[in-house]
Amino acid sequence: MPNLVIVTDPAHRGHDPAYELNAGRLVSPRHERPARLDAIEAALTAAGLPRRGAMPADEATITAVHDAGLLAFLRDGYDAWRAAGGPEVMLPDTFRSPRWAGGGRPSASPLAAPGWWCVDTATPIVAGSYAAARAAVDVAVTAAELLTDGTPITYGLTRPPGHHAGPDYLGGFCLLNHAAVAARELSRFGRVAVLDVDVHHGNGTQDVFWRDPDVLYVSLHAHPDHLFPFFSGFAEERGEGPGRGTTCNLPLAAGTSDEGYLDALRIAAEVVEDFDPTALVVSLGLDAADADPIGSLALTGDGFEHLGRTIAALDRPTVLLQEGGYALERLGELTLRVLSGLGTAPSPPPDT
Ligand code: Q9C
Ligand code: ZN
Repeated sequence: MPNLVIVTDPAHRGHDPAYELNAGRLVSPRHERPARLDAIEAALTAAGLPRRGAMPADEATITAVHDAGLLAFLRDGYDAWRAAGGPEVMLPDTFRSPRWAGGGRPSASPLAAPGWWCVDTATPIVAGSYAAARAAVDVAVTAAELLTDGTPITYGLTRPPGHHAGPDYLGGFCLLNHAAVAARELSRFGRVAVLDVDVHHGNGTQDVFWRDPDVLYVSLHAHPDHLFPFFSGFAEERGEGPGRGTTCNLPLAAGTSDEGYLDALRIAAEVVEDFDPTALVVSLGLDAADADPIGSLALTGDGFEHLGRTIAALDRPTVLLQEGGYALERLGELTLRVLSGLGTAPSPPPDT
């Protein structure tokens, strides 16, 4: 079996807000919680797949992708919010809108800052969130750098997820876009493709590389007419300027199962082949699964194994980075199905 190196960092545990708001509903415990990685790690241990730690990544790797103001908000905004009387869970009150004169401007109130930077009510922040987001970047950059040392496949257990965080905003459970940081880093060595299979469109990654001809963004996701992020991920979004044509969105109808999904995956793989990247970043969400509580597609375990085989057939140095996936009792099995399709883990028993 080809070498697979798996990278993890326990600091993700510090990001554990008690609740989130989903379409006006209080969700507690929240979907995006530390137990997600516990489930994946338990399955990796059972399969005899070891993990290693992460190296601290340079802050410059982050500011190559994100506005310095966003990073400063993540670092200092929570303490300022608490000092101003904000409760333990930091969530936006008033959202900035591009419709306000001149787009509005930031307020001096620390209680207003979340609404300037964050796009939704499902992305609460607590005291340990910044360290967790930084650790996820460390994991992603470490996993990416291992490719340049000749490891063919690496897997970063990144949490919180990242692909909804854009150049100057966060949201959708995501604080820093670690896949975009990894892709930006790898693009120093040649063209890079990002294949995003999370059930949600990775609007943040798309925005980071929207005008960039050197990084291809290809996404399979549930159609924005029925799933978050709602305002982005339509097929006509193709990139702009020099990046025209290096964004490819394949939105899928609600309920799409293996057959329809794997048809679209074949198209995505062709787009990647045509781009001929020197490295591949996979935004590996597991929330396209039939069992996912917030997804709307119906991929089976077999479908995930096929996904692994498709990625292996692209035959590029590949870094897998964890995005979403919320069916706690299935996450371990689905991870092993992907790795087994990749040829980097023994085959687990098929779907029961
Ligand atoms: N009814 C990722 O999977 N909205 N993000 C939740 C649930 C936000 C998902 C609504 C979903 C964000 C990385
Ligand atoms: Zn998702």
